[in-house]
Amino acid sequence: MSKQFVAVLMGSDSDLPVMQTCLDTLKTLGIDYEVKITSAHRTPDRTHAYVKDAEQRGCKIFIAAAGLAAHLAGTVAGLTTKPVIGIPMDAGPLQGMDALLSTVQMPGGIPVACVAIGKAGAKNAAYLAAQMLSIADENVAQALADDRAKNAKAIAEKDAAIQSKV
Ligand code: RP5
Repeated sequence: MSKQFVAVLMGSDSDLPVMQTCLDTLKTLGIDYEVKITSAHRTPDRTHAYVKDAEQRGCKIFIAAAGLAAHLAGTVAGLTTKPVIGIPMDAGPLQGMDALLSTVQMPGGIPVACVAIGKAGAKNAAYLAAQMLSIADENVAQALADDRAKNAKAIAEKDAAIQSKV
């Protein structure tokens, strides 16, 4: 049986510094992933071939990040019935508004779950993928619960430190 993983696609290596947050979060939650630099416009054949191959090898969710006229997430969504999470990158003079609209405004029947522009979206794409996997994977569900508890504790500790100073 093939091992489940999340495929993280990005349109350019220039997206990687922002997308590192997504990869780090997947790793923290114990989720296997692959990374692929491939573009809907510059390498359409490579994108098509990768999505079909990844799906056959056990990919459960696709995360796709792109900037400018961002069609990567939509292109992937047209090639698979697995869930696709799109991240609009803040890559040009319109500060990601172009990519946001290109990613979120999908025609009926071919959904993309679009998260926020940039770094927050990159992080939330990983959490959203984990939450999708957690429906059928108790280990991932537990990792998410532990992560929430850890983050809540850290905020309470920061608050306690501030309270002692004010
Ligand atoms: C998009 O164009 C990429 O996803 C990137 O966000 C943007 C700019 O790409 P580069 O010109 O830096 O390669 O396709």
